[in-house]
Amino acid sequence: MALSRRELLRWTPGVAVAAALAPPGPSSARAEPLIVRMYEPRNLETPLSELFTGKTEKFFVRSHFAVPQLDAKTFRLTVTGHVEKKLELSLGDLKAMDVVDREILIECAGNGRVFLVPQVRGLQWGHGGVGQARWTGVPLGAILERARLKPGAAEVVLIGADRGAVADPATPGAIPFDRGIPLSKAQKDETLMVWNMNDEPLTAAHGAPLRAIVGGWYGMASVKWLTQIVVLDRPHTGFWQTFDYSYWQRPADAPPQLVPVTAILPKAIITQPEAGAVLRVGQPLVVQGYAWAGENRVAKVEFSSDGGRTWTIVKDVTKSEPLQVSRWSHPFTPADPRTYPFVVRCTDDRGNTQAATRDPDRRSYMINHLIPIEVTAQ
Ligand SMILES: Nc1nc2c(c(=O)[nH]1)N[C@H]1C(S)=C(S)[C@@H](COP(=O)(O)O)O[C@H]1N2
Ligand SMILES: [Mo]
Repeated sequence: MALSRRELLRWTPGVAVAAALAPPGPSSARAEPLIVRMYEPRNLETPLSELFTGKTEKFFVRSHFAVPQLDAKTFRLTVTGHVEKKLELSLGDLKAMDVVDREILIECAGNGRVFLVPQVRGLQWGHGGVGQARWTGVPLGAILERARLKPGAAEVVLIGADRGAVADPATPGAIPFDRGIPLSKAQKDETLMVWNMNDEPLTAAHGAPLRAIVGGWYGMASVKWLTQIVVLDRPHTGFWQTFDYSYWQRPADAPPQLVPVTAILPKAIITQPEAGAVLRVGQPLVVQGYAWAGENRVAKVEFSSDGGRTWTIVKDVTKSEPLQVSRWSHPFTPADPRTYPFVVRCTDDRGNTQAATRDPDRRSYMINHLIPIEVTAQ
């Protein structure tokens, strides 16, 4: 039998009672470790309670191969291909350029995969394959300026030092992790080559000593352990943007075609309460969470307590900037003893919103359809 509050007060020292009765929330939440989604190579998910805390050790990790060992002292970044002047840059050379700091969110293209029905292959991320950090480095555009692009340059391939063979579909033996970025995106000021994360040198797991951050795009473009840049005069058609990280488009005038995954789609998530929480009838609650919209701003967050039949606009949303997360909160008081399907939805400043149902043409990526959570009031 559960003790009443009065009984607890009678039998327990005051301090302990205060802790036991404290409502769950960010201030009282215990530090939770990252969730292991794969042991080797290490793939780690951020628990909901630790999302967007700005702590590097709580930032999700997504790696396809073992972490390569690179020495910051002997490290060189080479720039070759469709350029007038090949470059070989040390970390010191990069740090001597005009340095920028930016808060940028990255989300794995497979974030939310565990919610897909039927289940699909790939790491079964919940909502925690996303994070935001302060990154320090130089714009890729500045490096390309130094190398002087040849006329006709079209795509910049970022190549990591990690390598491995993929079995299905089979690669030609070991290949590096790489990703081509069209010149238009490569030259934007949100496309960076960075060495610091949250004002500390990158950790090995997050790409030390140098990685790319392609702001507004899903994480696969933000190549870690970056050692080579190759400029092409045509789109790159490597493994990681054809077989992997691609989805179906259906042009009106041609058969369906696979295109690379690029920009992050709008998404809102609920972090408090968590699915399965038990609420008190008549007791006011603050529902909380986050919203982001890739290259665009979050224009609107809406909340529904009936699984998406009716919606209320969330008034309390922190000011939105492109490439960054917003926090939102919304008051709600359960009126009846029953189950409430909570769901939240984000619309960006171009009018893109989250669909109610999953689009199977996205294969196992770009998961931003509505995902209700059930909470019970009693
Ligand atoms: N070299 C290299 N870069 C990589 C990857 C990788 O496996 N190898 N994974 C990519 C993917 S899919 C994501 S989501 C992000 C994750 O970055 P993080 O581990 O710092 O969170 O790194 C990207 N960059
Ligand atoms: Mo990813």
